[in-house]
Amino acid sequence: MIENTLYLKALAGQSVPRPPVWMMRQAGRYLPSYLELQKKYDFFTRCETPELVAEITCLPIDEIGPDAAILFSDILVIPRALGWHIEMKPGVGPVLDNPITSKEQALAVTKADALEKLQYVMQGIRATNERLNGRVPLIGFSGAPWTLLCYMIEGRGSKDFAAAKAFCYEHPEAADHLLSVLADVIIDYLNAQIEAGVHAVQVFDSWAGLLGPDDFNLFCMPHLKRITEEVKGAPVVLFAKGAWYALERLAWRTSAAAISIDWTVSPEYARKATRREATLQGNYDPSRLLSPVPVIRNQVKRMIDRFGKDRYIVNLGHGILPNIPVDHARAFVDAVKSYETS
Ligand code: 1CP
Repeated sequence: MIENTLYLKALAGQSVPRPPVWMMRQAGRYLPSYLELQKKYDFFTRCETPELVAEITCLPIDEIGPDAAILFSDILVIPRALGWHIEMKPGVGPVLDNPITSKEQALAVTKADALEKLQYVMQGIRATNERLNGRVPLIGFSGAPWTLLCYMIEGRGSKDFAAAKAFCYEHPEAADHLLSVLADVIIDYLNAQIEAGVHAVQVFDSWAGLLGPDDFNLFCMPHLKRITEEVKGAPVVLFAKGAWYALERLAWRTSAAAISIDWTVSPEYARKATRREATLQGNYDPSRLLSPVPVIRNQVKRMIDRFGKDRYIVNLGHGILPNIPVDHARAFVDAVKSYETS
């Protein structure tokens, strides 16, 4: 049994006294207690050790108090399970050995034994639920096919993922093969996470906004739709960052329980585009957490007033930044908890 059901109620479209709140990337980066663990263990050791996953996932629950926990892991565990060697370089981010450069390499990718290799995540989920002890629901997640393809071809983070885009335009069939295999793995992976005990899953298409509306229809939409249809047993939340133009499609042509939006979209536009019926999640500008605390409080109240308290999950428009003071993160969460409609 879960004690705090606000997040699950909002996903189910049920009325709540106040909206739930959690923050993307709440488990890492800015928390001093996390930075201590970062010094002791390398990144993928943190992801692969169930006790560390449980400990890190619970840090923000104990220190900040959001209404849901997100499993500590990374989207790049999938390319790793498909055989790529990845190093998380401090100050640089993920770097992949042998990124895909040819059509033949992309066509040779199969899902092989990826799910077996990812079993450590399921162990992490079980250990985390034991430690959470039903206080809040646990969110599982995966990268979306397009965003994972970006890293597998580019080999590292990038402002424009120009090599990944060029590859897709030059070899559309090979790109489609890779995206379809990734979708297969993601579906198996999210279903396994649900079986292991997560209460909802979120699909991060962090680089969707690099595509225009037509290319979004080619490279993102069919796979996101299939994922929402074939992942069973828990609500699926889609976050296609930057793809404001696709809000209506995501809300109405997929089986997503909620759509997460970034801060470039106004609450009024997002409500209108999703015909006022979808559950929306977002969209405070993460940099805005650098504002003085009274400003954060006022802006959060106004944001909830504009979205409405129901069918709404308060969140940031993207991951929390490493330089956010812990008090400011706490002020954001507390402002939601003390929300009153007056
Ligand atoms: O050692 C460290 O702490 C490195 C920083 C870090 C952390 C804390 C990385 C490297 N990943 C993570 C954890 C992580 N990643 C979580 C777990 C929960 C949490 O922190 O609360 C989640 C949900 C992610 C998801 C993720 N990883 C995304 C999607 C969300 C988003 O922010 O868009 C993406 C794009 C990644 C890739 C990634 N992992 C790490 C970095 C620095 C990056 C981005 C690199 C780039 O900019 O391209």
